[in-house]
Amino acid sequence: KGIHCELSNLYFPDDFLFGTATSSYQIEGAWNEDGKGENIWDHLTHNHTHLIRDRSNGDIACDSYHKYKEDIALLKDLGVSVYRFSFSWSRIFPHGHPYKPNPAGIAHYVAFLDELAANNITAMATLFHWDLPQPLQELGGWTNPRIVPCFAEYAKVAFENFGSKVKYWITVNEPHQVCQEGYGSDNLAPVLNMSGIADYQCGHNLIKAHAIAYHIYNDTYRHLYNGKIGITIHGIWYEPQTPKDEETADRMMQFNFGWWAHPIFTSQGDYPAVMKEYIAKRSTLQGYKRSRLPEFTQEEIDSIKGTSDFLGLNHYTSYFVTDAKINNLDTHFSSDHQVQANAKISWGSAAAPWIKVVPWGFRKILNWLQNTYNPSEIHVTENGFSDHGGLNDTTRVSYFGQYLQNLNAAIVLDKVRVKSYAAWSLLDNFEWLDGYVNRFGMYDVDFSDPNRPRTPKASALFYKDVIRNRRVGEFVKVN
Ligand code: PNW
Repeated sequence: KGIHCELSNLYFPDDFLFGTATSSYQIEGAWNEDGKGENIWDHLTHNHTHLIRDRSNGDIACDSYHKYKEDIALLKDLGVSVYRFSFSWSRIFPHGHPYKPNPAGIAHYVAFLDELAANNITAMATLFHWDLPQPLQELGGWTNPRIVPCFAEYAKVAFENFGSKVKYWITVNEPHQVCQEGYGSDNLAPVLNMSGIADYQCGHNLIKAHAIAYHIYNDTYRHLYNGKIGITIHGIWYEPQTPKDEETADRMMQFNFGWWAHPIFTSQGDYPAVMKEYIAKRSTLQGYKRSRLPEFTQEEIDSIKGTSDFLGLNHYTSYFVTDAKINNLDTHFSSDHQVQANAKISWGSAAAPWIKVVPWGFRKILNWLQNTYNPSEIHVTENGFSDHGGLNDTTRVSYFGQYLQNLNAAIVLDKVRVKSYAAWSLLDNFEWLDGYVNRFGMYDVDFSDPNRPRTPKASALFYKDVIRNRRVGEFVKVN
């Protein structure tokens, strides 16, 4: 289709922002310093060590809590104009519950934000990137509606103290992973594994918490600081296996992306109709008196609609889908959606087996998002590839080269309104249950050295060139 010639000579628009992304628990370390409280990842790694592949934890991680000036020097060297990071809730409210905010935790982030500003790097801050305070988890975490006012108070304290220094706010990173992987399976803390029930309860409270945080910013802080606030959703592109799988692929997009985006980004609001219908139907078959998917009141629907100034997308991969026709009566998210996803044998794979290299899927999902939700801005808040480490990371260069070409085409040729891109990740870091086995960094971190030295990989040099030239240069395609 000549797609490669077409993609090879494009420039990114002048106002397009290049960045990198990290998250607090994955890089900061200093897990119990300066008054920080315990969060669910401290709790999981310390008490259920066997669940982590290399039995490691984030106690020290990249030690970015102490080495943040070094990290910012790396960002400067790369030439990025935006840095996406997250605040650790337990540093600000050590007890989780919203009383006695911790001055040392706040002071740390003020110093960090000042250093970013001194280097002319725009701050894109996530309020919640999975490290929930443990005391809130003990009350049920996101399944307990009481979490909504706790999150609202945390957001308010963050806006109050950091609002003048943060241009982009992201309330929650990947609600689907929080609820589906954390409550509906055992892939992330709190490893609850109650699919079809706890995941939907989690989602219901999480969406309300997001909306309330948005309204607090909108009503009280926007006129002071003029920033933007939104949510980041993980988007896999689901491609119909054959033309007759189109309805199935759309259903899969609705269950995975629409679950979160439909209530916030459409004019009708509420969960996607197909999700309500499928879950209600199966709930009845299973003998439930009402659907396992909770219902929003009309008032809630109205207050959730429109609560995002931009659409944040984390995108890594794509799959083909077909109908699954699951006839058993198990209570499970995947039996609710009745879709089966599969990858092509020929696709390259990251060290994380779920990441298949399907660069054209990136262009497709960006077009789908703009056509489906028509957001005024899209920000790609994560995109990346894992290997087992090493400085000559040719497979990562190949992944970024192809994905950036497709992003470039979506922006320039298809006119999708993507305003920024953050590569996951700046540094090798604690990759959740994979510990330090799988590496995502553009900079290597030596975790056996107490100084945690950082060294640029080939991908850092490649990305630096992309940023400087504002176009994707030559690279060797290996996957
Ligand atoms: C994202 N999946 O997680 C997170 O936002 C990061 O913290 C993480 O390090 C990064 O991607 C790489 O894994 C995901 O299985 C983890 O679909 C798993 C999935 C999606 C996102």
